[in-house]
Amino acid sequence: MSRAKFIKTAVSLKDYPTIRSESGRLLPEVAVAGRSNVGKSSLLNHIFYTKHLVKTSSVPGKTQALNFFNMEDKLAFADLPGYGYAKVPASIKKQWGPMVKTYLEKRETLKLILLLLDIRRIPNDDDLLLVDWVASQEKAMILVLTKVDKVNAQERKKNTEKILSALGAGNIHYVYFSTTKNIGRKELLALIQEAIRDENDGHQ
Ligand SMILES: Nc1nc2c(ncn2[C@@H]2O[C@H](COP(=O)(O)OP(=O)(O)O)[C@@H](O)[C@H]2O)c(=O)[nH]1
Ligand SMILES: [Mg+2]
Repeated sequence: MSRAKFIKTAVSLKDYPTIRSESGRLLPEVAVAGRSNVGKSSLLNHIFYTKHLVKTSSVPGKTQALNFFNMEDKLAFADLPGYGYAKVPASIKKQWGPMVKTYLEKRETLKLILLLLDIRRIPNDDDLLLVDWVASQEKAMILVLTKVDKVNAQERKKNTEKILSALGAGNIHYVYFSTTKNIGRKELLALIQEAIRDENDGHQ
């Protein structure tokens, strides 16, 4: 059974929720970022064991807000707005940068960013921009290569090499993920826990 709860939708900094455990502890937060349609909302539903708590949309790029969740009173999650969907009007596209950048710069409880990349695609300029922002904030990041059910083992390996080399990232943590084939859930949760533990250790 899932113990994840939806907390709030927010657009600006002043509306971000303070997410605490029942005992009053501020919960460390994990942000889920990536292009529209890469599988952000599906990933959250999958790790929460819910079907519809996080809205997956048939209209990619419609979500231009941050959505906050509390998982098991242990971790907070933020589903960030997606980017790069061609049919989104320019006025909405313009909101994305400041919205995500402000969140990355100002959210004090943010400990870790999950950057989702479709295993079938080479990272684009927006993906690279996000990687730069995360690096400049010195936040921890895990790459989640999504929809791995769509490729065979050989393509998986070849595409991973291409993606890592496009990011210029040698020692980055990554995990293969598929909601339809239930690949990667346990491994991702273990990596998240490890990253948050390291983050806490580093600040004592
Ligand atoms: N084959 C496959 N499809 C997926 C997977 N994850 C998500 N999808 C599909 O990809 C589309 C976009 O997913 P969504 O979670 O809404 O992406 P978001 O825009 O990043 O939040 C939906 O049609 C999902 O059903 C996966 O692991 N495998
Ligand atoms: Mg979504």
